[in-house]
Amino acid sequence: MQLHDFYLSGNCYKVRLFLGLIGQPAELLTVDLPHGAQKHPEFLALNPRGQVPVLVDNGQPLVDSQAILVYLARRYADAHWYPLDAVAQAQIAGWLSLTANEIHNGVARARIGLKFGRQVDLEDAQARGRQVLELVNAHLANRTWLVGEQPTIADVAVYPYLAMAEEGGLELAPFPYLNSWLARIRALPGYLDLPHFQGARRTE
Ligand SMILES: N[C@@H](CCC(=O)N[C@@H](CS)C(=O)NCC(=O)O)C(=O)O
Repeated sequence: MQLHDFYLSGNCYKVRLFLGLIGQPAELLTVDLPHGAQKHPEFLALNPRGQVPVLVDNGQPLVDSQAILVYLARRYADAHWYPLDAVAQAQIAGWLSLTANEIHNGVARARIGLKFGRQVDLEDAQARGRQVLELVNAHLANRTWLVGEQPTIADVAVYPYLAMAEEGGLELAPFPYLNSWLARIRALPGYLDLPHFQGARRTE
């Protein structure tokens, strides 16, 4: 199994984190995003969207971090990560969707603006980010995990960009239930630390 990866990407980290949590080894192949390697024809043949992460398992490329979590959970993980129950699956899909829309356009975009120097509407991204932090904090007021009684891929999908929210200029201190949940994820066996800018190589 190979993961086409970029160290600082929250979406790639999401997949690396889940691989760690389920104890599944994968070869990491760094895609040089700063030099546009994701738009080269060889990479576009693998993922026409021109984005990382891409997982290749037994020759089958799979794109999009949410889709990769579903695949890894179904194929390699204990059942609690992606339960078969219809309500649980619908609730998980709701969180994966929130990740790809509200979280991507809020906390993740604010981080891209502040840490990668990209042109973004920072005020708008931070306002959207704050809304999501409030929403998740309230959801967790009387819950241990986002869905059900055990960790699922919803927790893995939502965790990275919320845990990195301060890199987008958003404070986490006002959200106690969210912070307790972040700590619970960090305590899971196989947890992999967040990417750090300090010491990251040029191509990472
Ligand atoms: N929905 C996709 C988004 C992937 C994405 O935005 N990848 C970024 C890195 S975090 C990327 O490859 N950016 C380079 C580009 O778009 O050119 C996922 O969850 O995997």
